[in-house]
Amino acid sequence: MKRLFPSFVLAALAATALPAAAQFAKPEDAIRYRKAGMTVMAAHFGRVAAMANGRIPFDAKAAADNAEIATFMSKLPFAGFIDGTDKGDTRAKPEIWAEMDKFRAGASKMQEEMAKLNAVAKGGSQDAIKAAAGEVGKACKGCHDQYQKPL
Ligand code: ASC
Repeated sequence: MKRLFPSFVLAALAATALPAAAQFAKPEDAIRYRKAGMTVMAAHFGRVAAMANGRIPFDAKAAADNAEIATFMSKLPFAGFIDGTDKGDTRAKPEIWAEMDKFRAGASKMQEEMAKLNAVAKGGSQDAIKAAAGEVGKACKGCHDQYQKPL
């Protein structure tokens, strides 16, 4: 019998789907994944913000390197907000799933501001980095205020 899709087509489809939607065996795996992604993003963005604000010494190369990693990381966590992951070891509010389009728009806004910060960081101007990092922080905070249960 002739197969509907040759295996190379299926492999190609799976490969292109992967970055946008990592696969998880259990809901708690998705929760762990998105938290880990946020943690790594925050570590690298936090270093850029701390340098921009003068809390640690400014180093243009370190700012650019950390902004690059934070920008990559900004793309990952949202694949973990799949159905069935509103409960468990998470501070995600159920509103996320009721307003998924709005939530995704907030994620996109953060990703855009992070990409701008990344571009600016390559230029090495502390003032420009500070301004761009401020916009990233606002985007992070906007979503956390709306969609994250307080500690
Ligand atoms: C960070 C971090 C956030 C945001 C937020 C900005 O470094 O971990 O969640 O910035 O605090 O207000």
